[in-house]
Amino acid sequence: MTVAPERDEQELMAGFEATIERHDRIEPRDWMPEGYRRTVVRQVAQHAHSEIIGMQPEGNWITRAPSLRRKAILLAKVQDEAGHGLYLYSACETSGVSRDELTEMLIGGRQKYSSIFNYPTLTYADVGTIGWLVDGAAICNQVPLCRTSYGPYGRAMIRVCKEESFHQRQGYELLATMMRGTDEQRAMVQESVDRFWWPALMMFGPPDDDSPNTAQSMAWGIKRNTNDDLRQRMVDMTVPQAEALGVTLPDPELRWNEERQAHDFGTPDWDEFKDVISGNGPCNAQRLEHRRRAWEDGAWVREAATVFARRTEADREAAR
Ligand code: FAQ
Repeated sequence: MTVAPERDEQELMAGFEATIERHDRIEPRDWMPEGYRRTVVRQVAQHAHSEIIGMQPEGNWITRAPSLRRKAILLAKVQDEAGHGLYLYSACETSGVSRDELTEMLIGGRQKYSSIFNYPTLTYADVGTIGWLVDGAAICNQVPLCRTSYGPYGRAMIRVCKEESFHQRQGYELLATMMRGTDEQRAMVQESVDRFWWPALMMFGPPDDDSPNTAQSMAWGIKRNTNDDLRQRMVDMTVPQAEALGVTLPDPELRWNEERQAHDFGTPDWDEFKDVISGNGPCNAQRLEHRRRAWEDGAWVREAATVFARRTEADREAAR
């Protein structure tokens, strides 16, 4: 007896939903609804692009690091980010989209990357602030993603999070060193924190009421927490660290709320956020142009590797 296609689809959907319900992983060869696959590709690609574009703001300081030690640390960090981009592109490719297609979508403006990387790095303190606040935000967001429902994404996140912890600590250590230095160095740290605090809070995405994807992504277990929930965690985690460093977070509304056992804080400028993710941030054009140029300059390497792989395969066939 043949089963009606709708019945097949219903059974497949029931199996998928049962896997999600049990908090098990969805693997690339499992059946999944098209909307789930599209959401995974969108989020993982955006995450991969962020890692790769995210090399630029800090990369800007590699040749001007103030000491050999700082240069070695910064080089290692920026290289880690390249590695994170590669794990994430690989995770994304398991859902049927090639890395070439993903990169074309990025440079064609059809996929996004994190808003934070559209801000300039004006001083060496920014290297510390990015480590402390940007990698700090990345950890808050990504530790729960180790339990995301899409297997390859969750497994990539485990290694990424270990490396992000080193990134966050190196940033904090750099700022702590500067805070023990001269008045000028302390002022440089404060000025950097003033510029990066609100953009770092925007990394978690729009408020829940204004987030079109959160409800469905939570139902599918792709996201494990809402944007506002993670933003709150970030604030609560960072306030004591700011006190220990001796910097002021630029928010006059920031205070401990005894009843909620959490900090109250002000509202990020959501108009600025919308502007930045629509391509109008201070560095959007520069970041994309740099990525596009690197992609074009690397075309001959990709071509040579493809020809070499084909030739090696043909030689192997001939030897059989
Ligand atoms: N920037 O409905 P939602 C790093 C877009 S960490 C740009 O809330 P969703 C490490 C969103 O895509 C940074 N766009 O969306 C590092 C959607 O537009 P679409 C990367 C944003 O997906 C450190 C629209 O707004 N981390 O790279 C942003 O449920 C230092 C509506 O938003 C990740 O990607 C934003 N901040 O939640 C590297 C983490 N927020 O796509 C170098 C994984 C929202 O419909 C140096 N991603 N949008 O056109 C996520 O957790 C989620 O995708 C969210 C957004 C929370 C970012």
